[in-house]
Amino acid sequence: MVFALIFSNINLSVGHRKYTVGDDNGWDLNVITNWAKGKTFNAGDILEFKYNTAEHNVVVLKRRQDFENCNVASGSKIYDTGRDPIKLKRGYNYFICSKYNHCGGGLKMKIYAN
Ligand SMILES: [Cu+2]
Repeated sequence: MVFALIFSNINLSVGHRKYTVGDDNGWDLNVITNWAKGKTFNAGDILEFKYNTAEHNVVVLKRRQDFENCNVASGSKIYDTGRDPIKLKRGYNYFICSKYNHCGGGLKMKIYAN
């Protein structure tokens, strides 16, 4: 029984990780800039975006240029439930809020996944 417990803990530690973006503050202005610093992400990890749906959404952009210009390209995937788990793909993953020019105000995040 003890061995089974230890073994299951080890399994958890080597699986894909799940992160809450912004920790307790969630996906919100002024808390995102430094959140990802010092963290290492892998393809398959889950980022959970938690936010007030009256204020924010999460748009996944495919191109760096759109990310830099806060441009919601047609066909972009938009999440708006306020509690969205999103799986990272290998390479750069670009996320913005497209409401109220929040992206221009800094609510955007670029994550590299190994
Ligand atoms: Cu917003």
